Amino acid sequence: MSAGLLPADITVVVPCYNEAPNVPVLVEALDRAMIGCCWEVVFVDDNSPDGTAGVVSEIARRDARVRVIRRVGRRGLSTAVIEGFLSSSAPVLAVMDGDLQHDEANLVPMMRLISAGDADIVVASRHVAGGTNAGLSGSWRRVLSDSGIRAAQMILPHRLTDPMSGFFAIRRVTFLEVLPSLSGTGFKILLDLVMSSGKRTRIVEVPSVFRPRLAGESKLDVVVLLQFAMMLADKLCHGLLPTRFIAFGLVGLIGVSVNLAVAAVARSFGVDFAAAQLWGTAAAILANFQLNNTLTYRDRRLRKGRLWGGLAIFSIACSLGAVANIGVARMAYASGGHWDEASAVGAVIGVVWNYAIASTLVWR
Ligand SMILES: Nc1nc2c(ncn2[C@@H]2O[C@H](COP(=O)(O)OP(=O)(O)O)[C@@H](O)[C@H]2O)c(=O)[nH]1
Ligand SMILES: [Mg+2]
Repeated sequence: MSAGLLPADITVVVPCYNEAPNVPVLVEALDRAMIGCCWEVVFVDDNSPDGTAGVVSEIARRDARVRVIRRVGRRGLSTAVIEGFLSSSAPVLAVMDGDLQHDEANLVPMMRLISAGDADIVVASRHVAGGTNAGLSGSWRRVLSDSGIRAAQMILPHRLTDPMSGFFAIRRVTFLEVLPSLSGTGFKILLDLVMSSGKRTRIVEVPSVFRPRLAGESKLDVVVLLQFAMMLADKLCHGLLPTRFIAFGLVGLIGVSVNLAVAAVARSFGVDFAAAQLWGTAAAILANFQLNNTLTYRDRRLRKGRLWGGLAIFSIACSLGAVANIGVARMAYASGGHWDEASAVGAVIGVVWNYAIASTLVWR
């Protein structure tokens, strides 16, 4: 064992949340697979309640190739990877899951492609000949994954079969070049890197077999798809609007559809127009609150007691926002505007108002 005396050729960053039982197995697997190169592994743990960071420290006391970064009061896969990368001085950086889904045997060949100057980013892909996503649990997850890939392919500057892969290696200087343009939101750091990288970045895919996760459960759900939409919107706005505001706006649009749908259903049951509108508005406020709590403000999520207080303030703010919205629209119309322009002005003021209250009073 090189015991950390020689500088590492590659740093493997492993973002983890509640992966304690998988940590020792992964370190042993790396030890077996990384023969002939100097490597280190950095576990970036968001203070998991299952004590993942403690398990890593325990191993790190015996093995200098193992490090842990513990982040307190923060969550997020992308930022965990970025911070892991930043903690390294190795020429090649890699990232893989902490649950043994990714085949560590790919790491050395991936590193070689970069060291030899044949690639700047090497992606382990489930979708080139020889790769498989058999490890994706359930057909729902597979549909989610496939639609994400298709959406990503439409806007990516590079042709990639698996832009949603969580297993890849990147040349350190390439990472440092794109670092200032990364959005850092959501789960898909590779997508973020590829979208921010120039046309000249050379990306190579190698086939990989994705295994089922060893222990614990996946943290991916439908929220991830929404975060993905947020990141795309952020990229399309070229970072001019804060991501949180974009998310808030997208959630607002979903709220409008809920409002229309519920009002339509209520009216089909013979409820009069004003009452149907009221039902629609109430449903939209509830849906928006729930979505903002799990998506837009995921990192500050309100739970239990604070949930009800938050909902109360949010509902009052939204109702005031609606009144202000109508007022502003009337004013804009009265001062000679067209109806559609006037209501657009009203809607924008309404969203900005709701966002200001949400960010300062509800999700502090
Ligand atoms: N540090 C950190 N790691 C996370 C977070 N969410 C997920 N992870 C880790 O990121 C990796 C990928 O997540 P996983 O749940 O396996 O996603 P899946 O493979 O797509 O089902 C795993 O090692 C997780 O433990 C997070 O919020 N913070
Ligand atoms: Mg996984």
